[in-house]
Amino acid sequence: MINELGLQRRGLMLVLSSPSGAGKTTIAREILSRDQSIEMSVSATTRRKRPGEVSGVDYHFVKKTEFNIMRNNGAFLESAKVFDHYYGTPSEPVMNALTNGTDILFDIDWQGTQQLVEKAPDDVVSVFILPPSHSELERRLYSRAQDPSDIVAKRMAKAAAELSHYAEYDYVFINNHLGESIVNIMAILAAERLKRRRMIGLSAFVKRLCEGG
Ligand SMILES: Nc1nc2c(ncn2[C@@H]2O[C@H](COP(=O)(O)OP(=O)(O)O)[C@@H](O)[C@H]2O)c(=O)[nH]1
Ligand SMILES: [Mg+2]
Repeated sequence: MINELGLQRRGLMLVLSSPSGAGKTTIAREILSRDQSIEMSVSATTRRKRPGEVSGVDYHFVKKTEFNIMRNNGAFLESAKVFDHYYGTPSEPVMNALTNGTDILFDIDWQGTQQLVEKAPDDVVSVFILPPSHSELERRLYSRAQDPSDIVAKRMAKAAAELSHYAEYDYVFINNHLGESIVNIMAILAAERLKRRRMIGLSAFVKRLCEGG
């Protein structure tokens, strides 16, 4: 979308990663409710739908055969096995959004982030969210009544593995108070939107400033 000044901004990919229970999903929902220019990337997954989740909104819930067909057809921008299930980001909606100047928000793990960075280093803005403490992480995982305790224990064990990738991210912050985290993430988004390289038509605009017309 070209604005009245003849400028267009390429969309960016805002990637959020964290161990399960650090509050990433809550933060993602808050961003979407506050900002109309960013959309959530809806992943495909082979895991089962949890109570309260909506197909096509939280995830595209697919069978493993369907997932494999999509992956073999190159339908995913990235895909990975996380815990015991497969997850993938459908490519087409993301590509369309970026060229239209719409930003996309991703809730994906470190494996997916690495793949996105490899494919589109200039478009990815990666943020790693840390829980405030080990005990708080544990508490948050257990407060999710939906998860059987064996899965919670497994996730707790996997948290350390996800945490070990924090240094691969552009931004890192601790999710201690939700309000503060939202301020942080909106600041990152505002600054990243102003990156010179995302602005299409800028040199022509400046030329007109200098030469008139
Ligand atoms: N690589 C990758 N990871 C994903 C994708 N979708 C979700 N994930 C990650 O998979 C993990 C498990 O997500 P989920 O099954 O929703 O359970 P959660 O831990 O309660 O959020 C989280 O770390 C997500 O960020 C995806 O499309 N690609
Ligand atoms: Mg989540």
